[in-house]
Amino acid sequence: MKNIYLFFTFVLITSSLSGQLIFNEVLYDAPGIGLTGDANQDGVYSQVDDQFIELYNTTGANLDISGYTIYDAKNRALLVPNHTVPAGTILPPGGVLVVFGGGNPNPITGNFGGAIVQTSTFGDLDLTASGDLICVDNAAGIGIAFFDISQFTLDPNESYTRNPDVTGAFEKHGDNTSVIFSPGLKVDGTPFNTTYKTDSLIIQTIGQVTTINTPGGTLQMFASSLPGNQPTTAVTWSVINGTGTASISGSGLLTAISNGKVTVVATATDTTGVSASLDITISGQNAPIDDLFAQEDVILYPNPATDAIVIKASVAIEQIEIYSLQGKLVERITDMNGPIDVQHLVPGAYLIRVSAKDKWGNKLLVKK
Ligand SMILES: [Ca+2]
Ligand SMILES: [Ca+2]
Ligand SMILES: [Ca+2]
Repeated sequence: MKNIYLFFTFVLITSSLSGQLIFNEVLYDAPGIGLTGDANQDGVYSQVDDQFIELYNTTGANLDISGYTIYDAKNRALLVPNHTVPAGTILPPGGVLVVFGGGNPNPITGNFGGAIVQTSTFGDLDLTASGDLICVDNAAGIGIAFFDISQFTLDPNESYTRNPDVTGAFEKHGDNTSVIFSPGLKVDGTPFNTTYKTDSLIIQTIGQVTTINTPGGTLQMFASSLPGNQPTTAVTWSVINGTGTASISGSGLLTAISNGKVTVVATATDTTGVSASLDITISGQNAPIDDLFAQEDVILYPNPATDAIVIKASVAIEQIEIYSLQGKLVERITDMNGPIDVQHLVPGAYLIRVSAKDKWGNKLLVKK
């Protein structure tokens, strides 16, 4: 009775986790004619090394498969994995892991579609054509995927693949395509997804500098997405002005406006909306806020404004810029003569930045 109870418990646990990772292709019998069976593309044919399995992540999320183990029937009995997935191995959603028996497959230069490519840590997948059961255990040692070779042909000289990929039944790769295997690629030769879903972001600068100390100085921000720590431009940049003020461009170039602390924010443009922030300290700016307005008789009117504003000054204004309060450049005015049209601005508060003679001044404008 106890054994039956344990059996059902095992089945329940297995069924809740199975399906996260599925077998999509298996080559247990690589053809030995010349290099036609050189599946791992290392320029050598080897019945052992060129065997492979292709596993697909069905979860729709990044899947950390560190410590997952793969066994054939013989090694299962010995309790020695044919492959233990190295720490830090994370599959993107819809991505694949290819494990070869051995050899020297190069995941960068090889035609594996950017898939994660590994070789058996045991040195042999030992996929036995006369009948074998390949098992994948998760890091907790629970079996989550199985492939039973005994139901397929003894001597196919090609791989078995799902066709269509992921959802289809297994068939010989060459039955409906012009190639006999496709490690890392779909049956039609196109890659699987290699892009991670953004779990988190980090913001970095060259040399990890977090200060600007030259007048109007700039600092380029870079965002990397985790996992993978891949540089990404798929972020929206903004800056929250603290004791200091700054602006930031769409490509992450931060420009100092006034001394103090500002917080740079990067937000992923994908559906996750994940964001990261980095504090930057600004010093050495020539003109504190409103100095130009205070010292040089620069006036801005009307304020609040509906249609247009006029900026009058006793000095020659060289540039006028309109920023959102998040520090995003909304508009750069090129015509310094006459009223500035603000009719098109969305009602709210803006920072008007004027510059002249190496000085800056900021004025809060309310657009009605
Ligand atoms: Ca080879
Ligand atoms: Ca075997
Ligand atoms: Ca494939």
